[in-house]
Amino acid sequence: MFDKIVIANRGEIALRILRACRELGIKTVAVHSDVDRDLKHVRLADEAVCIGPAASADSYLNIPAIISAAEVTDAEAIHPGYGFLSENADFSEKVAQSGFTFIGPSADTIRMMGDKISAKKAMKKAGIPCVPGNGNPLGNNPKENLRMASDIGYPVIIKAAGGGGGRGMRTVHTEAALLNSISLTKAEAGTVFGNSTVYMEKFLEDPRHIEFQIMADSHGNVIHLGERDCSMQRRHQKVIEEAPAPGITEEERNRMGKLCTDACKDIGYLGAGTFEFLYERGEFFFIEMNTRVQVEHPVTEMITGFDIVKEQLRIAAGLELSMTQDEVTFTGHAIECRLNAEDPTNFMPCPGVIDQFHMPGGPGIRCETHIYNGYKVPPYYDSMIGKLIAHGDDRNSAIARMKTALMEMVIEGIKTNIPLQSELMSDNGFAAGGQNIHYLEKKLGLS
Ligand code: MV4
Repeated sequence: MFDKIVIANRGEIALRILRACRELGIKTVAVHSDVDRDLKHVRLADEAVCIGPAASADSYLNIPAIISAAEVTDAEAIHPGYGFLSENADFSEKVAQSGFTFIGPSADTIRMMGDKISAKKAMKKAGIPCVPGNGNPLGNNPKENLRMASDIGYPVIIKAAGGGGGRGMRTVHTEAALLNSISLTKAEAGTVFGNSTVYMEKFLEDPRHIEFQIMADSHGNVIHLGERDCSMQRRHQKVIEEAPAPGITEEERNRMGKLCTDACKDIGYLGAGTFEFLYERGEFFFIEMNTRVQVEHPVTEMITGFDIVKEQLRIAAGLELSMTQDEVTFTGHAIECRLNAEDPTNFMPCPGVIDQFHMPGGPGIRCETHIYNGYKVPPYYDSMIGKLIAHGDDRNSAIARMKTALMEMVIEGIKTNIPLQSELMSDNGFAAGGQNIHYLEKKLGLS
């Protein structure tokens, strides 16, 4: 196991990584920006290095500064968390070239998954069902493009190869709009991603977002930890996640899980990974693969008892997976509510000082947050200040526990989305389960 690692992130995930390190006896180096000296994990870490000013571009995205911090503290590995440099292939490459271990997949794998065309190609080849559409870059022949769209059938969607997470895509409902939409998406993709390559898919109108968690070690072992439903989202920001996904049968879970683990073996995947699918009318269609630990990983941990972050560290250190697929079991149901420092009526970020914080508790409740009494939420980063996770024997008991925990939780001094989350826990549509990706935005539009 490693002796010491650098935690190249901030907030709740940095604290989560620090806790996993403590359990494994790994010393920690917190790297932080100027305004983040008072972060909880910075105070708890064995060492702390300031890597730059508040702006992410100069600190949490500053590759030389982070690698220098690893050098001066004599650390062996770097955990990137989520966001920031976690899916940056150049970072993975430079970390390795500098003689450190990147806690995640190789630069080649990250690069392959970062390009949505090569990701889809690799997954199709590995036997993963993909959204209809040949997945090739669109050429400049109008006739061919019109022909392709009519073969697929309208509506279609034009996506940028360099996009992902909802950026760089455009839906097309009619033949009349196709060619202009392709031109516009190409132009935007060129400016935003520096890559104007686009491709065409069938547009699925009311799918659910279901993703599978996998873990792969360096000895050729791969397991899946089942699926999560992340359909409750607003503007591509997930609001609530849960596991298992309502209505997904054991047969579907086993079949899709096996397809994902086989695909990981096929491409030589390493570490934690997530296969994102759109699920519509009983069918799964691959859209993207995430090569990092995800915000919503705790719901999977709660139903499997498996520690995903500890396992990431073990895998990076060259150890074998601590479980075989046969040893993975699923118990009960878990729901996660993301807690944001934002105005619940207009979703505007609300940074500021937290002058009262009381953490909820009780059976099945887990609170992942770095906030404390007197902590000042800075305005420079994502507004997520934590996550509340509730586990129960079944979905209804998880919802009941979440309602109580949200009522118990006190955060004063800043506005948060706790009122919205409370309302959603009592929403009839949410209670029914299995809503599609448009449900929340439609509900918010009405209420
Ligand atoms: C789609 C789609 C419908 N059809 N692709 C958005 C994020 C990116 N990961 C892919 N996205 C979508 N791709 C086809 N062929 C609808 C979405 C989509 C979406 C997907 C997952 C979660 C939320 C979403 C919200 C709007 C659109």
